[in-house]
Amino acid sequence: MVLAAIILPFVGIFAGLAVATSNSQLCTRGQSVADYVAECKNTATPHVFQPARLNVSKWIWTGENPTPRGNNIISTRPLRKNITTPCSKCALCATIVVASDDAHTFYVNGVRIGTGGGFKQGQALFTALQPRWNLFAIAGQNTVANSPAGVMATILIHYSDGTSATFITDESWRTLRAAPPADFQLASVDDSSWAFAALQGTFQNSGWGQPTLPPVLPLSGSKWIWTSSTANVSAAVASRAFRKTINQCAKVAVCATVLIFADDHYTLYVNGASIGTGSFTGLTADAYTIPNLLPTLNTFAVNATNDVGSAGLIATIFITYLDGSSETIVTDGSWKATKTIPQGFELPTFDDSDWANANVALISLMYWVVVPLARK
Ligand SMILES: [Ca+2]
Ligand SMILES: [Ca+2]
Repeated sequence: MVLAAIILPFVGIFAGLAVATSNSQLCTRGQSVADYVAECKNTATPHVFQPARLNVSKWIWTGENPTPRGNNIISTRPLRKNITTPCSKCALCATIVVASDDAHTFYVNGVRIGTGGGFKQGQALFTALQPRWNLFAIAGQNTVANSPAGVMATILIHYSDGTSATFITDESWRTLRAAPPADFQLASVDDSSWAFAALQGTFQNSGWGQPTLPPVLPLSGSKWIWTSSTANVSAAVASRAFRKTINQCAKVAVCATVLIFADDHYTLYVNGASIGTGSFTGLTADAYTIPNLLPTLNTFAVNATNDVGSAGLIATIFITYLDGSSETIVTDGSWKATKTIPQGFELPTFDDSDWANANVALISLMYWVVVPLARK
């Protein structure tokens, strides 16, 4: 099944000790937040990706022009909101969608997690959080003289008990009618004397129109892989096993977002647990939230099956770390692959050292369809 291309654009650090193993350098289990914050005992389980919906959010700015969505000077303005975790819960990570007129830089707990712009489509961001409170800060930019200015964001916070809650930009955010002070994104800056943000419009009712949700993650940097380099043309009707081990000794992994698609179908495992299955039908990639990563060592494994014709597996994995950093893992020649499905191949303890590296399709396959945030 070769189809025409459809490319949609789209706190602390705990170092583990390194120990030598037969196939790679692995570090011992790092300390997770649950080890020192009782509420953070993580009972959240992986689930189908839940979008942060912009349609409940509001456009905000400083109110320098008292007319909502009135013209503003070329300027950069700070916008901040400290969100306290309910006392019985522990914040794990967040999915954020943000749109702006004209541009934004988004910080969480002082760490810059993304830069973007535009009011026609939101930008998807992912971040790990602190257990008890989190400071969200945006530097909004109006880059066109005498033009409307605004920022709109929705923050979906995932808690360790498996629940989630939605927060939006609204009149409770703090702002200044001045350029952001030095280190405005840091919690050490006191914003209690700042003004409250001024409403510029709602998602449903503003002169900006309604921003669309972006794809969950891009697949454009990911390779189609299989166990032969000509699988994009034809491949045996069979199942193949794939593995990717992420071992970050110096950082604590918290959550992952996974976008995955296979020709013809797959079962995804994370750290030995079955997360979900999907098939070629509908040409739609599947997205999952994995809220229970292990601190230092995480194993992603896929059983992929070809039913007819070409075969391929493609995925993007976005991992967020406790220190605010993140990492994008794509399917490529570093994944391990084998032409059998060995018993227990999905388990972290499985030794894949004698597996070959996956073959990357010589000619990039065909179709790919990304799940928009709105779809799942
Ligand atoms: Ca503008
Ligand atoms: Ca096929």
